[in-house]
Amino acid sequence: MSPSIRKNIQTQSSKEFTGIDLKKPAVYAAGFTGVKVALQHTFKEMGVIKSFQTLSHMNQKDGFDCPGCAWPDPEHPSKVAEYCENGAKALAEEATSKVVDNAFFSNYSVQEISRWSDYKIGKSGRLVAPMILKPNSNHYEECTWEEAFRVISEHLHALASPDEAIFYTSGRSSNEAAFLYGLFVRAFGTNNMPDCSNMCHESSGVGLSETLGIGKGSVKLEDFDKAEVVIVMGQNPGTNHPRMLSALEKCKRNGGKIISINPLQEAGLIRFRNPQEISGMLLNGHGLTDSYLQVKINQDVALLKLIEKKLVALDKVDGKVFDHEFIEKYTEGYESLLAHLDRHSEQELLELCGVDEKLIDEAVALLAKKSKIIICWAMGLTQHKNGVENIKECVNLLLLKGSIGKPGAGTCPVRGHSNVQGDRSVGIMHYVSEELNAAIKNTFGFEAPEHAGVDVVKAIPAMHEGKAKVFVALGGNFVSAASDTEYTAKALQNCDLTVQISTKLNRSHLITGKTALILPTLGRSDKDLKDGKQRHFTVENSMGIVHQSKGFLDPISDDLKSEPEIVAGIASTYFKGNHPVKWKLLGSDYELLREKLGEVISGFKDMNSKSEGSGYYLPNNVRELDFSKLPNQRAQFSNTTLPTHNLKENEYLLMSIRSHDQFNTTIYGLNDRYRGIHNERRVLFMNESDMLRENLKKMDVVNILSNYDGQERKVFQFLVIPYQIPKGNLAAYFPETNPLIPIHEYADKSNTPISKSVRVSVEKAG
Ligand SMILES: Nc1nc2c(c(=O)[nH]1)N[C@H]1C(S)=C(S)[C@@H](COP(=O)(O)OP(=O)(O)OC[C@H]3O[C@@H](n4cnc5c(=O)[nH]c(N)nc54)[C@H](O)[C@@H]3O)O[C@H]1N2
Ligand SMILES: Nc1nc2c(c(=O)[nH]1)N[C@H]1C(S)=C(S)[C@@H](COP(=O)(O)OP(=O)(O)OC[C@H]3O[C@@H](n4cnc5c(=O)[nH]c(N)nc54)[C@H](O)[C@@H]3O)O[C@H]1N2
Ligand SMILES: [Mo]
Repeated sequence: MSPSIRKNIQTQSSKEFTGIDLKKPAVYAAGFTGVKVALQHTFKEMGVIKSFQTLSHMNQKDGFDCPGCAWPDPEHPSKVAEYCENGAKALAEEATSKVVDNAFFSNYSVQEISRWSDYKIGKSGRLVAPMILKPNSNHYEECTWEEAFRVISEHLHALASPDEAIFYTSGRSSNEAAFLYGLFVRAFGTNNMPDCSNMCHESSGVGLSETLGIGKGSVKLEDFDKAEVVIVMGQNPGTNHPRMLSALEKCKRNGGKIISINPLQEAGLIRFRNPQEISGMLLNGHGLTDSYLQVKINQDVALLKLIEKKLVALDKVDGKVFDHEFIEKYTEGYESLLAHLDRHSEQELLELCGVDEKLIDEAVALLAKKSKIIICWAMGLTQHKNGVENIKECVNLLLLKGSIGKPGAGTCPVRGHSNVQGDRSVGIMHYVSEELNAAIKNTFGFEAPEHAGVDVVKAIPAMHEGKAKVFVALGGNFVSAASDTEYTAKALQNCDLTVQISTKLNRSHLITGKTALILPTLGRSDKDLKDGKQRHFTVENSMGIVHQSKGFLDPISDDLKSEPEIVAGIASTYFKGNHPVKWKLLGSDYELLREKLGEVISGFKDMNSKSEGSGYYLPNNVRELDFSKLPNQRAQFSNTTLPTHNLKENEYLLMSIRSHDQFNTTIYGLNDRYRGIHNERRVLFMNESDMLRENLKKMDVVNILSNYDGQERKVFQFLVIPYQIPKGNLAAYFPETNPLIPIHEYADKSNTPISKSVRVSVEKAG
């Protein structure tokens, strides 16, 4: 039960409108406006001189890795700073000079802060000292690090079983911090390690592992220079991975073609003005997409099957469309796939996907002739009930074309957080790896637990039901990022202790257990000093390159600790010296930590030297065409099924998406100029014919409802915006719509919440 004294805590952002200004959606991304907007953000938070000094260190060889997304840096970074609008915003957010200190918390109670919007909470400033919220208090108060570590240790010791604690990770942590954290959690005795990737690319990990034998993508950045076709599916790079647009532009310049598959016509995919090139700044930019297939939400499998069927027909004519040699030599399940494709007629698939057949035929004609194909994707494919099968259908297409394991071709799941891939590589996972456990035993001499732990959607019910009582988060904003906001909030409030290791204030600091701790940490751009000497750490980008990152800014407070130091503080206080691991030493000596990491995790050996400069590639079996871990040592074709939604007359599929003015739950601003929305986030994008059917006018105020298992979930006060979106489909922003996603609705096998296809209806707000 939540302590009675803390009543009326708001679990979601305030529902007030902020004064919308509607404009036409944009038809190109970035360009000079992008740079201007980026600089406005940094100037405001950091001042002009510090902005330029800091930005010039971002994504450069001796600099720091952008705290934004995980897109790789080019081998030879441009002289102009290698950053994008969103990287600059991410930096401004982290490098702000405002502080959330003891005075802030004496002024404002947790109730009061919880009534603010997420935007205002985030703008409060950097966390600068450890804070404790005691059971009968409404206000956080400063505490010492020793006290914080002692409180955690006492709570952990009081548990009946180590499985009563949950240890969440968000993808901004370094390899070093994540490795040490995973090591501590295993030493403590549980595998309860939910990770933000459970809500993100888990479907990619599962789908790719089962078909190609590795849960990561296979392409390198230079493959984009050589690709003949790049398919961008369920991904909005203009908003979320702007630097990827330069790679697409280069591909086009080399004669490549781009196919975009998305329910929305996203500005960045249509046209791109490269801010790092004079031509991009002055001219009209480069048209990017050659073939834009505006698929209905969650009908990608239908569309891909239709494309494959049409390719099969063409291949029957001359046998030159598919790479039969590759199929013969490296794959399994080809005949079965062909038979399976016969189950649906072209007409059925065409109606389901909702795309004009002429456009599909154009795309098919293009694919038929080419063999170097890359498929890029993100949340538009992973966050559905059939997320894993979406990925497998992409692999089918690539295998048919022999577009795997050769230059200019392959899989490219575009990762989200800047080190989400690295965190998983170094051991953040809830399942058991016997190989890892054996290596831990070898290097550190203790037995890691041999039973699986919980992921995100299993951790929340465990806390809700009182089976887990302590929640620790290495970064992130769990309450806002997870689905079923009200349910998740109760789950956290049921805990005895919640601990947040964070850089900035967020809602998860307000939705707490009986006791709560905030442990402030250094961010990506901060200098990490030890005895006057600067330490660096390492990250792994979306394409499997491990490289160094070194902060540039003086930390805003002397009381911040690095993430490895915090993990070591928790561990050494808990074990009080009775453990074979020298926690304190490992938490402060990163060279030693990396040495140990290299002993335990394959691919990370000698990383101290190898991660210098542009870093090094981790091994990738797909690039080597080595499928020895798979059945019969072959890459696997898959027979997927079409998703079903059983929508009633008045029901729609809602996708929860990002604006370019947010990074997940961090709201940088209230604009989405690419979609023509200014100064408002409470909007619902709707097809005009659906509006007509619902008797709704532009800017009418509606509530959105979901009804699964007889339980009604509702979010209030959204402005209806007529938009070019397929009939029967809706879009609104995450995290405002998270309360609609039931905790038990997630993808088969990967357990990723169905954030992109929620069955909803709409009612006029009273
Ligand atoms: N500025 C900014 N950058 C970010 C983030 C951020 O919040 N802000 N978040 C980071 C993180 S953690 C991640 S995971 C990535 C997310 O990157 P994206 O996956 O690009 O982000 P979303 O906004 O969730 O967009 C999903 C896209 O998929 C489309 N889509 C939705 N449903 C479907 C479908 O059924 N089929 C198809 N084909 N398309 C569909 C939507 O129209 C949208 O264009 O970005 C990372 N980078
Ligand atoms: N409905 C819906 N829900 C979604 C999604 C969706 O598309 N739709 N997307 C999902 C996806 S893809 C993801 S990845 C998750 C994101 O889930 P999370 O990773 O949990 O959320 P973030 O908003 O990225 O976390 C932001 C917080 O991280 C902290 N932070 C920032 N930098 C650092 C750092 O360097 N160290 C530490 N320790 N803390 C730091 C700050 O305090 C900040 O407030 O959300 C998921 N939820
Ligand atoms: Mo993500």
